[in-house]
Amino acid sequence: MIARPLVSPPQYAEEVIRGLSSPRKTLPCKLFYDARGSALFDEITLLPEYYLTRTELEILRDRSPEIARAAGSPVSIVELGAGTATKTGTLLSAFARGQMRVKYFPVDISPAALEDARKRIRQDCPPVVVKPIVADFSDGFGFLRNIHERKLVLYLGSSIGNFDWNEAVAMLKSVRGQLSPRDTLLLGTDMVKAPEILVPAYDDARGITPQFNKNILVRLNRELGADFDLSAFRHVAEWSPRASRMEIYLQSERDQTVAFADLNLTVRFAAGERIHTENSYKYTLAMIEQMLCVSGFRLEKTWFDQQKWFGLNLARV
Ligand code: AVJ
Repeated sequence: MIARPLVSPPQYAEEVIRGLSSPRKTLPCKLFYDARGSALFDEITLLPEYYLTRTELEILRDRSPEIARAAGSPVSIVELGAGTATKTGTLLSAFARGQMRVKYFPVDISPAALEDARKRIRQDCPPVVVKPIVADFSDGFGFLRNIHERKLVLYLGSSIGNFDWNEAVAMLKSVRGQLSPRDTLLLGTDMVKAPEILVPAYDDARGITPQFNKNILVRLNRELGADFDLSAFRHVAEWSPRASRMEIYLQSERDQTVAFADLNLTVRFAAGERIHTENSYKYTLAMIEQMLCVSGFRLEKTWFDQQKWFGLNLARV
């Protein structure tokens, strides 16, 4: 017997029990992002197949002066899920170059990431005042109320794509509810494209994405006392044209049982049975317009890269 620390199970235990007890097994994709998962995601963003980050950054580089003009000055830039703010520097520099007065409020659940963000911006754009906000979006967007200047809200990386349609609309509506007439939203969206491009982006040759996906099992082994055999699960990435999304699964390679020592739970898997771990929605311009419109925004302008693989959408309330 290995002694395990006697701590109460983490917040997310209920969701894990529910997800793995359901006839179609699921796990919430937010569980990817522990320290190792966040490091693996950073590695993903550098993969040749994972065009999203690189392409969005290219648009930001080319279009930052236009974006800055559209947002106006002075402005407070609020970035939802800012992480370490690697992409935002480009935009902030454009504001600074245009002699525009700008404050930057990176919002994230990770205080460590926010500290990195603050240092990075102080290095790269010293005129910009940085005010980090530690917040979890499940508690709403009330923190936006405390920022009184005109706001530009950033939601980059196509993170919106992890939400189903109704969840995305609910999230956008709740952001919208905290904004005033002159405020703007800049939303990053990955566009629908050929499966030959999409699938490798989520199933790379080096196998980093499979590690990222399986890290969820590593985490459940460590934090919930589970005994997942990592070699008995396979990473699967599929394009669903019907749902307009990439679907990510962990597929059981054989009949097996997994026990959760901390939860009084055992889960049976049939050979070939899957755990659905993530959706990543891909959009058409019509979908983006519709999604923003029903959420109380008006799409003003979309900037694309040359191949129209990724979009940066500027919307007004
Ligand atoms: C962080 C949600 C934008 O969906 O492309 C990358 C996460 N999952 N590879 C995405 C992810 C697998 C990523 N987002």
